[in-house]
Amino acid sequence: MHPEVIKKDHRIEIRSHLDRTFRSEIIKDVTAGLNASKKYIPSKYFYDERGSQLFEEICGLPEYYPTRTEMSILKLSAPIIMKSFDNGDIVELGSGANWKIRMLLDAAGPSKLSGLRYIPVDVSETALTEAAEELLKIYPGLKVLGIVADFTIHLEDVPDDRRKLIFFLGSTIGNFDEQMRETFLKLVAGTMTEGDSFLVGFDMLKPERTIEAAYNDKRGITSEFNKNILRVINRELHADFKPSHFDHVAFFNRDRERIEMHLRANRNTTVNIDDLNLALNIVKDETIHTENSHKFSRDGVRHLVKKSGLDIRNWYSDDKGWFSLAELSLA
Ligand code: AVJ
Repeated sequence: MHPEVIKKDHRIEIRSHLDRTFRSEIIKDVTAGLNASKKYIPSKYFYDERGSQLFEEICGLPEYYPTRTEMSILKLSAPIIMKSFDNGDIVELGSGANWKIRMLLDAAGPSKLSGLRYIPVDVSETALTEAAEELLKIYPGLKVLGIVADFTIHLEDVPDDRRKLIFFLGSTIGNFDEQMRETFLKLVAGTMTEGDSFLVGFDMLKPERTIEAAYNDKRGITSEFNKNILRVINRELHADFKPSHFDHVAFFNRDRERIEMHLRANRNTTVNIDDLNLALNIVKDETIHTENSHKFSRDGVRHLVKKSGLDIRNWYSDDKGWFSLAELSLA
């Protein structure tokens, strides 16, 4: 519905659907989260320009195994995935930087480019625009339609008049709770037709210390990333969180099979959130829960996929089984 067209020429178009809802969403989400007895802020608010940059930096950290493991799997599976796909749209949900699509386009080869359109969907307009423009230079003939949107609410704004390959990588699905994972897969399934495929990345269960190290890097980039959510709230809602009054906390919750990230107050601190008319007293050691990152078993994925009306057509994994790409189709 009536997106704002940010850029348009014969090879690239960027549309933003965000303005329509962003403000009312963040007001609703932060009001609910900070008034709750256990405070939380939804993890999607990490990703402003700086947050997206910090996340890219995390992806290159020695402790953060998911990205390089997923890339190694993608490198081997891309030729198989692209083999029969020579005409249609490649939709990437939560696209961020552009190196994953590059693996697919490289595997497709130059002769297929003119039949393909890449549709990245991301909340960060700058990250999306920069990544898209760079792609056009590397892949002549490719067309790009960038959609600045929250893919959990704007899926219907993604065109679906052509055959498509959707991908949702990086185990972003792990940020959702169980109910939301099923709801979201069903939603995507609803946009698919026979012959479409949906590639989903899952970070798998593995020794706890490996997982915990990935979210407690030595250089403290994950800590900066975590605290960036406070800067986003400060800017968007005219608040005065002092990031230095909070410590980064990340641990594996065994019962729920997920990494939890929190910000823990290191002193008593007060926060005014002008746009919400809210003044908060946060006591020392009180926490704000900022992210869950679930880790999966193969059975867990099977179960989820089945409940969502989809089938696992192919399963790609690394030798250690640390990360998996599931290629899904309609059941
Ligand atoms: C982008 C959601 C997959 O959960 O590992 C990285 C985000 N958080 N370090 C993840 C993240 C802390 C990442 N996802």
